[in-house]
Amino acid sequence: MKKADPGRIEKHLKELNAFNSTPECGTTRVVFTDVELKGREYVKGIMRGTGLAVKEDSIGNVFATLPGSDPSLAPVWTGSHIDTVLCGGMFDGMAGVFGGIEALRLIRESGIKHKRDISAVVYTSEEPTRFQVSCLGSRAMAGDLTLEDTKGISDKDGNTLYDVLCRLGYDMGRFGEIKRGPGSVYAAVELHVEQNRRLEDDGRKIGIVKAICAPTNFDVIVTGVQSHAGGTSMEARRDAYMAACELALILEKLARENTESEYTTATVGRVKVSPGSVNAIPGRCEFSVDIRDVDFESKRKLTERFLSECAAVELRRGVSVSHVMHNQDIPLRCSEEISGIIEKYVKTAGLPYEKMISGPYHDSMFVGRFAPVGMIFVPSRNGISHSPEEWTDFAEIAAGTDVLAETLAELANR
Ligand code: HGY
Ligand code: MN
Ligand code: MN
Ligand code: MN
Repeated sequence: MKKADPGRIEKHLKELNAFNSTPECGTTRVVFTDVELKGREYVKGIMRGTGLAVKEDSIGNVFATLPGSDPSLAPVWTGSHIDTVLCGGMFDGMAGVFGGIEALRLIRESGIKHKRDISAVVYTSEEPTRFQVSCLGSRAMAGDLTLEDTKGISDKDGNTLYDVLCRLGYDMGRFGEIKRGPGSVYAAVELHVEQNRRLEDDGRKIGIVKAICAPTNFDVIVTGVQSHAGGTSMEARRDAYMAACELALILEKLARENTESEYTTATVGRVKVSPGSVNAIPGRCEFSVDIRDVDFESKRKLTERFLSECAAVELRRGVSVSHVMHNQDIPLRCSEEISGIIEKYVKTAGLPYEKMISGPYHDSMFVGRFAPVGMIFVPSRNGISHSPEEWTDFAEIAAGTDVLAETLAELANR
């Protein structure tokens, strides 16, 4: 098998990064915005230039396929996403998209014969940035996002996902074809940056993912009494923001002290305080909650405990606390068989590696609902991601791509 070209991967990543709505602040490419649509066209151009047949489904998942000798067999997939968080990096998702395309190029140019089709996939909207729900493309593939659901999901300007897809010309009459049944895909392997610092700290170059944590996402709305910052005594106030702060610290404590599983996180990433005057006690505070866990039961219990604490703070502080649940997703165990194949090629390449849990979720978490999946991590400098400081060396992505190509070729001949 030929070896991946770091220079080509660097060129593609940097050229895609030009499609960015915040060049002064990392990378922002929000799904179905002008820059993301242009980014999609750029990636499809690279796919076609690699000799791959390109197709798209009714939610915009893009498939670039290297045909196998027996198209009747279930295909092998690789792939990731090109949409980002606000002011994010240029590697989260994109490393796996271009690593996947490069892996298919290596297989084709090495003349490797393979029975099964191999597709490089760009999954639509892995990030919740626009529609507050993550992994829209792969969630629809898993059957967890129906055509009806698309009419109930909207962005901050009130555009529903359904309206946006219709305006872009996607055929909603074929939305039902997105869903994949068990066995419809033989195996899927995603290359991704680690987004944590384990590999770097341990001096390793490859992570083989054992399990993928899943998120529970909801918004908490605290309603107190807006009043004068000076005229209202400390005893008389119903401060929505202070109640929210108490709840955020309770959430942090619950996650830090959780002993029910080996990996739990909880984050408050967005806070809206109103009215926002320096001399008025906030009457309303809305904040996001993002809880991750590798064990569904542990996450369910922690969520339950937190919501009961919300009720206690409500009574103690005389405010009202409500929440809007977005998603309570199911963690995924990766296929040990696929991980074994990855490990074999990592050892052949002499790359230092370790097996690990992924705190971040990925499209593979939903693909794993209808196909066995494996994930290959490459190091994130200082463990930083979802930030302009996100960085992975192109040679490290190329090394992960070499392992990916060998793994895909073997799976495509199973
Ligand atoms: O948030 C996540 O875990 C993913 O990177 N979107
Ligand atoms: Mn991300
Ligand atoms: Mn990602
Ligand atoms: Mn005044």
